[in-house]
Amino acid sequence: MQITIGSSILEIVQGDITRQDTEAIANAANARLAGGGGVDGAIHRAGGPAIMAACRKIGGCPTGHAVLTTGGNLKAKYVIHAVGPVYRGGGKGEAGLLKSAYLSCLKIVSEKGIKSIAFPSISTGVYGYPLEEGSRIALTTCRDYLSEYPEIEWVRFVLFGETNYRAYEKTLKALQREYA
Ligand code: AR6
Repeated sequence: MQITIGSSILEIVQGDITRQDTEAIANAANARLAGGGGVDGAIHRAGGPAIMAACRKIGGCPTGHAVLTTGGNLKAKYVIHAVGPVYRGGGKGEAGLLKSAYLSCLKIVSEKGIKSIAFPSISTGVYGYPLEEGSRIALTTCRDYLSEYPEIEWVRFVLFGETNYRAYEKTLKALQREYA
């Protein structure tokens, strides 16, 4: 499913982010940029050691921020490693930090003149952020950014599995109604 924001596209698909042909893909990383399981593990496995070498050089990234590395062997030229919050009940600034993680990626995309990016659902796996609220923050942050920065042509969320896809679909449909 996709919606248009001006001349840009905000899209959700079910699939594997490591196979995307967007110019950049985002990673759901940890603050040490140390690699791990989930989508982080999948990206490092598929992209090869050049990505970890670049992460080691950078050294780390605070929660709510993002850093850019090569895409190594991936189709995507760049990986933007975003660090979302660990969910601790919702009273520890998690919503703001999750929004900031997406925004940091989008700012890097703008600065680099990148035209297309694919995101995973940051923080809603091991970090425990509730999926429905996480999807709302993810999609509204991107929608608002695209309406301000039309030079980004394509933002795609790549959701792993049916449950994740359905949650994002429900949110995107609600946004579409608001937008219409
Ligand atoms: N493509 C797209 N999405 C994926 C893929 C894939 N190949 N694999 C998993 N997902 P998570 P987090 C989904 O746990 O919650 C790591 O160890 C997954 O189903 O990867 O931000 C890091 O090093 C879920 O919907 O990230 C950190 O320590 C989403 O990606 C920590 O986990 C995010 O789940 C970050 O936790």
